Amino acid sequence: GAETPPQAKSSSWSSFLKSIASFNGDLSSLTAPAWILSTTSLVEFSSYWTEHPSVFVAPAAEKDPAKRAMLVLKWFLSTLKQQYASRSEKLGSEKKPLNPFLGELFLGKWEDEAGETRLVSEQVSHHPPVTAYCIWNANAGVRLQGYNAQKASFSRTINHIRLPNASVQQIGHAILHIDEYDEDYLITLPSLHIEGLISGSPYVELNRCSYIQSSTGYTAKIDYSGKGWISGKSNTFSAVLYPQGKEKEAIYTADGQWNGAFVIKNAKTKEVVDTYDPEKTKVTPLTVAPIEEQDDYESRRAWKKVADAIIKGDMETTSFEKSLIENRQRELRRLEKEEGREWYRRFFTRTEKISLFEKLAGKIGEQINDSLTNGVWAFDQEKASQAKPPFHADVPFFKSESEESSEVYESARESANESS
Ligand code: CLR
Repeated sequence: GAETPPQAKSSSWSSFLKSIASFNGDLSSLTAPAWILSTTSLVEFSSYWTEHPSVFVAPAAEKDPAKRAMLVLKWFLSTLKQQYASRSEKLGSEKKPLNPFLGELFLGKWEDEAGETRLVSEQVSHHPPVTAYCIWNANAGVRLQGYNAQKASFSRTINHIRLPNASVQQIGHAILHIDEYDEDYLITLPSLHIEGLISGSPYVELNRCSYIQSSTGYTAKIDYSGKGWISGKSNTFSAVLYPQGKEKEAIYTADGQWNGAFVIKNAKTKEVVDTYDPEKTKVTPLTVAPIEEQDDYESRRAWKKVADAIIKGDMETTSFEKSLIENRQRELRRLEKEEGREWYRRFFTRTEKISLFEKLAGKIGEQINDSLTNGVWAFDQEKASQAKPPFHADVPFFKSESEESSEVYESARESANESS
């Protein structure tokens, strides 16, 4: 066991734990102590899907449909470390990400031997918070689309005592499309919980299971068992790939640690057919435009002042700059309401066409719940081809103090005073 970090003993952490124990609602509403605040917005998390572009595009080059489904499973498993363990590995603990505002964008690309893989991530809803993304490699003809929200319940009652315990259910899904075979893979998102809260070094553990269902009739089921009951290692998973409906007739199995290495075997012969080791797989860093060249609505530019203040540990400036963004957003929503229009999403559209999802989801007993994600969101080719920076030249992100309605600035100052 790791030592208890000194911050865990602080009074701000114990009052944070108390607020968690009595919490039931929106994640973004939690007020956390400075050292647990991340400078990264949740809209950036979409990039975790493609840390290894060659693993992402590999299925497109495989002619055999069962092997292709296995390679999709391999790619999915390879993303879990980045999605769920990278922050605690890099920063020493999980942190509370910045809560994206409506219209926030995160754009980038990966360039390597797989060619160019592009990322568009957009905050399509604020209440509830929903992020939509599209990641594609035109060379290989592979495209991943998805959107997600989180529903959190932050406490557990044992003998009438409420304990801080964070369980997070993910709402939404991802669909991988391979042009060459015109096939689709529906990916469900695992639910998770936060461990290590009491000791002050929170980290993510995955719960139960998730699925990948292909339009070619293969199902992959991934079971997450936390502290593996066989191996005793944490972050253990065990996956099987089988012809849909025939779980007993597995074709491939995959076993290992989702934050480490794993092995894929032929289920009948037990022969090893593929392996994956994050230590041995090259990571391609995402290229993002320098902040000076970014649009006002691009995440890192928009949050720059907040992020700088967090790094300095300056809580007063952090809450001032944060409130400025929030108040300005409120102002925009008020204007939209007055004028009877909705915020224009640059890359995504609320869609009625969910037949593909339903067709695949039915096979694994999944349901779509659009009320929890403010609609069902799809990448809009037409919008995307028209979207050229500056994306929101008509809607300035910040106005100068003199141009802004005075309330925006005044109430930001008030919240900054409260925090100090
Ligand atoms: C977002 C979508 C990604 C996968 C993912 C990984 C980690 C999750 C995150 C999602 C949502 C926000 C999250 C985070 C872990 C901790 C954080 C649940 C699902 C919460 C808001 C932080 C709470 C504060 C504690 C650190 C004290 O594809």
